[in-house]
Amino acid sequence: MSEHAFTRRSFLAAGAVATGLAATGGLVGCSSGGSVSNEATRIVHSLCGGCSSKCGFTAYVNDGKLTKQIGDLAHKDAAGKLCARGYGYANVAFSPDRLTDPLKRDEKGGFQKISWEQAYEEIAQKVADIVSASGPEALAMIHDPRPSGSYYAPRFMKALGSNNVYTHGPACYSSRRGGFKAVLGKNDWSSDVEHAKMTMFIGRSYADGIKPTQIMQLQRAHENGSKVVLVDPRCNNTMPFASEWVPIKPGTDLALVLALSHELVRTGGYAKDFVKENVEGFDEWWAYVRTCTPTWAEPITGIPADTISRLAADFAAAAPHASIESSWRAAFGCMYTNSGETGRAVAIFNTLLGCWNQKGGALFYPSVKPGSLDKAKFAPLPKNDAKPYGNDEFKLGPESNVLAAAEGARKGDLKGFFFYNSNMVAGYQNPAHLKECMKNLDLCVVIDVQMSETAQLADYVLPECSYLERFEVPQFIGGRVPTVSVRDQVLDLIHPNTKSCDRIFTELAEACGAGKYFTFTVEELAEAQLKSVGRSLTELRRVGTLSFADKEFSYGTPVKWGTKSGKIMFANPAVTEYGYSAVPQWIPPSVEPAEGQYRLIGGKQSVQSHNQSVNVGTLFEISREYGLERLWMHPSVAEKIGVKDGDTVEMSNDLASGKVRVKVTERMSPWAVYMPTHYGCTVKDQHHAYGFGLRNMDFTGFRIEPGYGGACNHENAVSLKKVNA
Ligand SMILES: Nc1nc2c(c(=O)[nH]1)N[C@H]1C(S)=C(S)[C@@H](COP(=O)(O)OP(=O)(O)OC[C@H]3O[C@@H](n4cnc5c(=O)[nH]c(N)nc54)[C@H](O)[C@@H]3O)O[C@H]1N2
Ligand SMILES: Nc1nc2c(c(=O)[nH]1)N[C@H]1C(S)=C(S)[C@@H](COP(=O)(O)OP(=O)(O)OC[C@H]3O[C@@H](n4cnc5c(=O)[nH]c(N)nc54)[C@H](O)[C@@H]3O)O[C@H]1N2
Ligand code: SF4
Ligand SMILES: [Mo]
Repeated sequence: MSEHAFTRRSFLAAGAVATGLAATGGLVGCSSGGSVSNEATRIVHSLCGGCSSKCGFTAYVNDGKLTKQIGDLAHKDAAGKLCARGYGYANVAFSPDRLTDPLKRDEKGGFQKISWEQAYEEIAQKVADIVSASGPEALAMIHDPRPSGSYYAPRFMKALGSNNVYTHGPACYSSRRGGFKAVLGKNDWSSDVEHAKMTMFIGRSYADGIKPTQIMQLQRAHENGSKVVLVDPRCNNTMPFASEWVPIKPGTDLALVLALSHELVRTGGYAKDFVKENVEGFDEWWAYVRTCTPTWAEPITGIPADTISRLAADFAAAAPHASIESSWRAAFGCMYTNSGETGRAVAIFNTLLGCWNQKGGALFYPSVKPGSLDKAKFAPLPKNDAKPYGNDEFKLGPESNVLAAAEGARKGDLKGFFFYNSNMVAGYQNPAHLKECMKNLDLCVVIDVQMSETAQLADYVLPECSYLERFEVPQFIGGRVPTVSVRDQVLDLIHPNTKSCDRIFTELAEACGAGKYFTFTVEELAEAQLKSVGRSLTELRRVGTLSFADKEFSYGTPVKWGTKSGKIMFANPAVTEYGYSAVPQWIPPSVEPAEGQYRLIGGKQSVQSHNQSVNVGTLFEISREYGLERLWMHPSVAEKIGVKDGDTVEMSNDLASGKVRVKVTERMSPWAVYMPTHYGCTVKDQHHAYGFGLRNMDFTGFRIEPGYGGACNHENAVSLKKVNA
């Protein structure tokens, strides 16, 4: 065992992961193991619904009850394991707070149960009214891509004649993907953490924002003696696997990456030949970056200059088996007005390492998509070249921008919103502002499994059955070996008046006169998609995941850069349209907390997913018992405010105020306070989650990052004072 091996001590230190897994062992209707060989056991392969990763698992069903879940070995993200949420979230199927019938808002602002027929008829009439008054482009769909949802929801909107289809992107990944695209003409990469000599994580925590395989890769990297550096204002739960925590002032990661780049070039430690062959704009870029010394970056980032020089030298020694991980949401996914530009700087840094598609570097994995389908059965959608509403303002982003759509509703340009599997109002930006935007709508339809902050504002709420009660279209997943997996129906319908999304959209389309685009069943669609890539549904259902071994990735594969010139762009004039300079330059965050104020940052916890999971009893109980809603602060901050661990503070600014207990810890830097992002639910019908903890979004003003369209959820400042609990 190497000195880096995962010891019992470090295992215990991986508290959040371990606690979560142990504590969710006992599920409603689920045993934590044991023999399942009795004849009544039915085995079904399906996909977890605990978060967007959709890990594959084998469900063991006895007497109509889910008795055991085991992560499927062949599934890319599960690799044999589910995470704590995956086990706990299964209880959503039995939640007493499930939506059981279609609901219509009444005059008093409450909801009345109605029949599906009435719901479809009235929604179709309102759609027709909007289309005749303002055209189909006044309609929009907001959805979180799920296997069936990502086919049916956009198809429904497009069948009505509108290209206004949006996702949660701006509250998750828009900025970094936009930044990567501006340099590489490509969206994303996967760091080869397991085989790397060095990986730097900037505001990304595999042990908090979980995909099971990523934690396994990190563990193997740790055992192999790989250098793993966490750049984070908070020592996150990935630390047991890491070599070093580098605390940084929030929102200043761009300055760090510029200074690391400076050092690589100054010392000659960069991939000169690769850069010469593949890069355009190097000289223009260097003319600026030569000024970005570690000494310059020290006061901005709070990281000592010699630490920055040392990290750059470590990178040079490890290259090309090294990279900055592509991250996901926090530091440069979408959080600051400089996030997109940070994404650009990171893509440039990895180019300097020459690590693209190299062992231990940053890899572009292949993927497989379904081929074309029989046009007689799957009628092609009407041709429509219209750009989604708001696109012109955010051309640097990777896709259409949901916050622009919300603004469109506020301005009265958009009149009808459909939400599928999305809680925009609580999760994408300041809820009070988003609520205002929604007031102007003539029609709002929400399809959910429970009442949400967004559903509370709807005219009609349509109940979907839970993920365990439905079959969905296959999920094609890119990876070292591309795969396809399927969510099969595990449980019989629990509430007879709920329906799966394929039925809801098909029937809604029929009611709206667009039924000719939905003349197939979900099984027929699945079969056709699989046939187009030489597979069958029977085969897939039997094993859960099938792979495309002939498409396997190999190291050294040349990358086709997606930029116009086919080169990696260190300078890109397209960004100047939005006020950025052609080469990424240092931009401070837009909001700077005044003396006595603090920036409020947030992040994931291993046992919760966004807003969707807190109301699930088993997961809620973990949060309550361990006080996971607490506000983290450094002892020096606690001293200034006059509080100790466990005391209560009032957090306030001109947007919101609320009480929360504090967790005083050296694992937080003194430059910010940290609060997990899952709490502060304001829906009374969510009996567990309601009123538990505070919601970060309430303390952050509405703002959209120019060009890239990120939600800027860390552009805020709060005041803190001690109060009685
Ligand atoms: N407060 C807060 N906001 C966040 C985040 C956070 O952690 N906290 N995270 C950010 C990130 S990274 C992302 S990706 C986005 C995610 O944003 P969303 O995709 O909107 O995720 P949730 O906020 O969990 O809301 C999902 C909604 O879908 C519903 N739902 C769950 N299962 C089903 C189902 O089977 N069918 C249907 N129809 N509905 C279902 C849930 O009840 C919930 O109301 O949020 C961003 N904003
Ligand atoms: N348990 C759990 N896992 C999930 C999800 C979930 O909801 N729950 N959701 C999935 C989804 S959709 C996503 S997008 C991913 C998100 O995965 P991540 O992006 O890893 O999620 P976060 O926890 O939001 O942020 C990671 C870290 O960034 C740090 N951070 C905050 N501000 C800054 C900053 O300015 N600079 C730096 N350097 N660090 C900063 C936080 O302290 C936190 O430790 O997780 C996925 N997996
Ligand atoms: S990461 Fe966890 S919650 Fe998300 S799909 Fe996988 S097992 Fe489920
Ligand atoms: Mo996300």
